[in-house]
Amino acid sequence: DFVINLLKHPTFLDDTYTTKFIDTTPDLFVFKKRRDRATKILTYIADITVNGHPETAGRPKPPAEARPPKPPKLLTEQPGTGTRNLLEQKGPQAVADWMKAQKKVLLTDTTMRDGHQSLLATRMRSVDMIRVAPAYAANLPQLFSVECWGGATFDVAYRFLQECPWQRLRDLRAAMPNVMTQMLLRASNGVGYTNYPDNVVKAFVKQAATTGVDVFRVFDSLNWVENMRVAMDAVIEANKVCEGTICYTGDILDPARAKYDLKYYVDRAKELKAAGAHVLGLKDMAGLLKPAGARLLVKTLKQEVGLPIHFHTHDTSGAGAATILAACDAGVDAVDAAMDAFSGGTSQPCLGSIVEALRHTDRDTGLDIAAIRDISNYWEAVRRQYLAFESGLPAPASEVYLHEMPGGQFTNLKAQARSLGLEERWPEVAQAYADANQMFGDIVKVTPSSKVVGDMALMMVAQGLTRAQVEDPATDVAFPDSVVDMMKGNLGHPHGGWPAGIQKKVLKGDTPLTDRPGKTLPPVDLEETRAKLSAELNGYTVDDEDLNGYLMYPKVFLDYMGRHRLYGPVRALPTKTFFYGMEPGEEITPEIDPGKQLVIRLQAVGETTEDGDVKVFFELNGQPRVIRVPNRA
Ligand code: BTN
Ligand code: 3PY
Ligand code: ZN
Repeated sequence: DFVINLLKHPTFLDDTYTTKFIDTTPDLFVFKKRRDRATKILTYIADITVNGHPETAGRPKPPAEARPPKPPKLLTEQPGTGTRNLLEQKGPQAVADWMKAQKKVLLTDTTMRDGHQSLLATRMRSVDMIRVAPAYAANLPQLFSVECWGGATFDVAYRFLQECPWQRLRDLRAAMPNVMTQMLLRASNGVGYTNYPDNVVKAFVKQAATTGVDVFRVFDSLNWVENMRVAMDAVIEANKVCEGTICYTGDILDPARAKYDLKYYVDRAKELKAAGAHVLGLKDMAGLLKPAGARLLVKTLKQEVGLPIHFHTHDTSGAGAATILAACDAGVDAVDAAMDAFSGGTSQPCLGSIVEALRHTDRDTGLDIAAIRDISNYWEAVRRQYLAFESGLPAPASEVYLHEMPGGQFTNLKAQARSLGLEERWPEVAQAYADANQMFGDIVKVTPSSKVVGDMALMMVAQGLTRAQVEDPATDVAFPDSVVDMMKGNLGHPHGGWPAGIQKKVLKGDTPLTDRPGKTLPPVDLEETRAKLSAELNGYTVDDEDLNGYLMYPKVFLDYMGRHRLYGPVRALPTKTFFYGMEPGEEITPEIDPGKQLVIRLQAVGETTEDGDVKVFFELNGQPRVIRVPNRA
């Protein structure tokens, strides 16, 4: 037997908008004995079985009779030729040329990234993706790309799912050799919430390309192209598809929102083209672009810029499909959609319905609707397992045109409001969000700038402050740290600059940065960092993926490594086991390495002993094993 000394931290509310649950995970462990991986996994299962998973406590539980997800049959042994083959053989410019030459609308499936990021607080685990990936390769090789990496998925994998995001990417890449993978990259903010030194951004892009990303959708949270060059150059250097992206906000049809008019977007698009973008991304993260606006914007960008256009939207308003179809009429080259079971609401519009809407028109996608249904049936069963994380918008919400919150932030901010006791006052939060946006000069709101506006809005409602009071030099306001950081210029600069009054008040006399943050951030000594990290991890060999993970999220990475030492490769567990443990008599067969399967059977859970431990009785590959875990309930 071994003793685990768990040093409990006080619970804390996570500070990123992508997370909404209280993390009660202890991050300090003391070992008496090194244990093999099977014992570690049994310890995890025993602990969850006895104590429950901190993230699913008090949340709805999937019904016992919920069908287990079963991936669809492969329609062919040998996956057909897809976009990845073209990229490998002819390079990214050939991909862009090919896009423009297509009559059909090309589709990106976002289920494995934005779909679950927007509907399930980013909690989808790798196994659920990897199991269906061969079906994408075999049955839907005509997809433009599968968005499956980046955005919030990177840190959530380490932080909440206890798995390595790089391994997810490697496995997906291997399972879908013919279809391009796609990631969302926040330019100089990497997959984090603030600017990183240039050499960290470059190293990250290089590693992502090496491990398996083909299409990089690069955006800046203030649409400041100057701040996107380092990331874009690194993508181009890696010979991958650089999708230079403008984020859409406001309403191009509304003369009262003239800051973001047609010319604004055309200018940004031309800057992105000049910066070397192969494809122009049009990212409507809140789902604000209306059908008539899409018709005008897409047509004009096609004419004036000449790059192929890839359109992304969210269905928060319920009118997302109408906008996509209008964009298709106007000649958009590629669009994003989520598989039916992961579509709608704050996620993307429904992929199968868009395919059907375009069928027998000159923009027919050519995708196999039966194959889509089969894959969506799999996703439906997967989604049920994550019932605890449903953050559901029960109906379409035209309120999105008021607050302009990105799809991924909407439900999260709602949960944050709930935890502050403000849920009943949600309409005030929505209004405060709109007010905070205007106070900051009407900015683009997307990670990380959207988080800053959200922090400000919650503070205003919690403290009963109006915009006028916040702006009044005579009223004392303790601004959130994220607001101070943004006003200092650490996220870069918005079109038209920051309003002088609010910036002055927030900075209290501090001088803001006027240049690109990356210009003054000193480069990180990568090899020195690797050596220090290795020493901190008792000589563990830190590979390039680990190093890049650590550079993005030092503490999150170290906590992950600490738990990994204790619990082993829990990524291999079925999702039900990961979140709820096992029932007596249940058997699972997790594959902890390719070809290395464990047969785990839970026999019984004992009584709690006087010292507060519980003995959990297993059979591991037919041999009895007893694991003691503390009863912390
Ligand atoms: C996570 O951080 O959510 C994933 C790791 C799980 C932590 C385990 S769950 C059982 C045990 N009880 C806790 O409070 N933490 C560990
Ligand atoms: C992200 O940055 O994670 C986003 O999804 C922004 O829309
Ligand atoms: Zn999105």
